[in-house]
Amino acid sequence: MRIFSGVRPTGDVHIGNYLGAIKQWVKLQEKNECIFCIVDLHAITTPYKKEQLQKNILETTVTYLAAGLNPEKSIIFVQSQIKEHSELAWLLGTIIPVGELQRMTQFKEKTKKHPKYVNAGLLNYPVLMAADILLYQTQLVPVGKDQQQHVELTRTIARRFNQQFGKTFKLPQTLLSKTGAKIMSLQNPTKKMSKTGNPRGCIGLFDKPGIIKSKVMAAVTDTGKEIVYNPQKKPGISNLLTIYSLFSEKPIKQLETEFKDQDYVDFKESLVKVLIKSLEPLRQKRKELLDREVYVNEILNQGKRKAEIIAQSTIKEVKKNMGLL
Ligand code: AQP
Repeated sequence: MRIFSGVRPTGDVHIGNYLGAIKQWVKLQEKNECIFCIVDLHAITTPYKKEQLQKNILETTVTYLAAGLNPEKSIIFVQSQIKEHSELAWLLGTIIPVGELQRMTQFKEKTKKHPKYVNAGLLNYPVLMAADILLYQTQLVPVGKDQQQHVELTRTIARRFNQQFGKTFKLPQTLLSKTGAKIMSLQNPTKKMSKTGNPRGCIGLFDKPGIIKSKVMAAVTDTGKEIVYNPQKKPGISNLLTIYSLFSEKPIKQLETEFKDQDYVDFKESLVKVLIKSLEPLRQKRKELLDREVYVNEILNQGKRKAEIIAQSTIKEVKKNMGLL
C-alpha cells in the first residue's frame, strides 16, 4: 500500500499527535511504501512566527526520527520544497465549490480560534491536503479523527476529477488508530489535545519527567472516584485510561480491574511512571539527533529527491488530462 501523512510544524509534537498518527506510521513503514511530510505550507495558515518556522521544521523532523521513522524505509521531506503540492492544490481548487470548504469543521473551529486571521489559505487548507495525498497516488492516510473529514473530501475531489477528466487518481482511505484517534486535553477533556491549545492540557513528547508529573497530577478528573471508562459520564478519567492503555499496551478492561480499589491519585501516579518510562528513550534519541543537524538535513534532501519523482509524474498526467499540456 502507498501511505501518506504529515504533521504541521506549529510547535512541540504532543502525545495526541503521537498516539493518533505517528505511532501507527512507525508500524506501517515495515510493510508499506510510506511517505511522511512536514507540512509547512499548512502551518502558515494560522498565526506563526517566521523566525521560528525553520526551527519547528527541524524539530518535527527530529520527532519523526526519534519516534522510530526510518529514512531507509520511509520517504521524509518538507512540503514546500516540492512545488507540485501548491501547483496541484491550485488545479484541484478549480473543481471544488467554495461552499464545501466553508462547511469543513476545522475551518469553522480555526476561524473561531483566530478571528483576525481568516485567510483564503485557511479555507483552502483541505484542497492543499487533497493535493498532498493525491500527488502520491496514496491509498491509505493514517491520521487522527480531526482530519478524517478532510480525507473524505479528498476522496470526493478525486472522484469528481476522475469523472470530469478521466481516471487519474486512486481513491484514498482514512486509517484511524483504534483507540488513540482523539486524545483529549488534560485540562478540558471535551476538547482535543492541541499543540496550540492550553499548554497545561498537553503532554509534549519530549516533556521532562517533572513536567509530565505536574501536568498529569493536575489533570481534570470527574466526580466520583472509580477508575472506569465512560467517555460520556467520565471524560477526564476515560482520557487518562486511554493514554495509559496505549502506552502500557494493557487493555482498558485490565486497567479497570487493576485499579478497582484505588483512587485517582494512585492511578495518576502510576500513569506518570508509565509515561516517563515510555517517553525516556524518545527524549534521549531527540537529544542525539539535535546534535546531528547535517545528517537530519541530508535525510530531508534525500526524501525530497525521491518524492519529487512521483510528484512530477502525477502532475504531468493531471495537466495532460486537464488540457494544459
Ligand atoms: N488530540 C489528538 N489526538 C489524536 N490525534 C491527533 N492529531 C492531532 N491532535 C490529535 C493528529 O496528529 C496529526 C498531526 O496533526 P497536525 O499537526 O497536522 O495538526 P492538528 O490536527 O491541527 O494538530 P494540533 O496538535 O491540534 O495542532 P495545531 O494546534 O497546530 O492545530 C494529524 O493526523 C492529526 O489528526
